[in-house]
Amino acid sequence: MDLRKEPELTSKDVTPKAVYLNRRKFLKAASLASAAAFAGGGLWELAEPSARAHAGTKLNAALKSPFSTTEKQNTYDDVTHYNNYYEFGVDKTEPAKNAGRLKIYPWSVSVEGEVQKPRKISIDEILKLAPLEERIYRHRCVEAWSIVVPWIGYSFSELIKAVQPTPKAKYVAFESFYDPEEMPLAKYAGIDFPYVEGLRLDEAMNPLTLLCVGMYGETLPNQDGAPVRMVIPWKYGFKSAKSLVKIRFTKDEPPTTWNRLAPNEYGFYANVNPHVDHPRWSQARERRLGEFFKRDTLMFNGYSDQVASLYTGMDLKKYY
Ligand SMILES: Nc1nc2c(c(=O)[nH]1)N[C@H]1C(S)=C(S)[C@@H](COP(=O)(O)O)O[C@H]1N2
Ligand SMILES: [Mo]
Repeated sequence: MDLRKEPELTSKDVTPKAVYLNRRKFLKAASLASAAAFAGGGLWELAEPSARAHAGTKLNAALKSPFSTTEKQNTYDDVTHYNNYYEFGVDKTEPAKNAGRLKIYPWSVSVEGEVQKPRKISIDEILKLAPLEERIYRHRCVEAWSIVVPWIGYSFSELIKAVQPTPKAKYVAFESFYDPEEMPLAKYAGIDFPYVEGLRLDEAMNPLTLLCVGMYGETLPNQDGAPVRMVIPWKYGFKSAKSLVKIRFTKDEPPTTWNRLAPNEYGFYANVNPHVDHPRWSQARERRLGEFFKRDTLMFNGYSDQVASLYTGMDLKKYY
């Protein structure tokens, strides 16, 4: 069985990077309501459909999120050449080489299940549904490495509002695109496709939960989950499904790819937790890509203030 393991870092990973992006200054929350906010989709609208089919279309994320970290961002090169996207190969370097096959435009996501307004929503509509924000989040992979990325998107709750869940909706199930023709390496990955993930509805409603369409000021590169993915920063990275095609609101807890494969190793919740080790390695520390020394992993990846209350009274050793 091909189960992920904590990787040995190569010399590339520990080379100090000379050049880092300038840290952005954050606007005060009060100025966030500017009209420029809605210009996000504007640049996208100007792009020819042929340009939309490629990563790298400029996006104007006018809002600077108060949820952003001020930690040093990883380089674009790090974030686009060290990927988990098993449909395009299990090695971290393979998605950058192979994900170019993915046709990302036109694209639509089916939003269905326990909602009053089920709909197929196109990527053009997704870009206009709410003002785009830049969110600089820490991302902690279950394999004990981490990165800091300036994502672009908006709270997933905006989409939830648009489809109006019924009172029966208790969970949200996410499904990634799968096509064996465009993803010929998938059959060697050792996991079932399509890749599926899920959240409890209140987790999905939390403002930190991001519907993500870009990073570093542009649309998402294919290897990072173009054209639209989830980013759930207090959970291990595998919860953040890429290249979404289906979002289903359900009564029951949906199956998830890694939990189905190895339930003793990967739970449904997958909250970053330095006190609950993976059966085969410690989760107490992590290596930030581009750094040499390990650092302590933070409870909920440092987002406790925003999310700890979601789990009050739950035994997090049981619900890992
Ligand atoms: N469809 C799909 N989504 C996926 C994965 C995958 O293999 N397939 N890998 C997950 C894991 S383990 C991580 S750490 C993140 C990596 O996102 P990044 O490559 O943009 O850093 O994507 C997650 N989403
Ligand atoms: Mo991961």
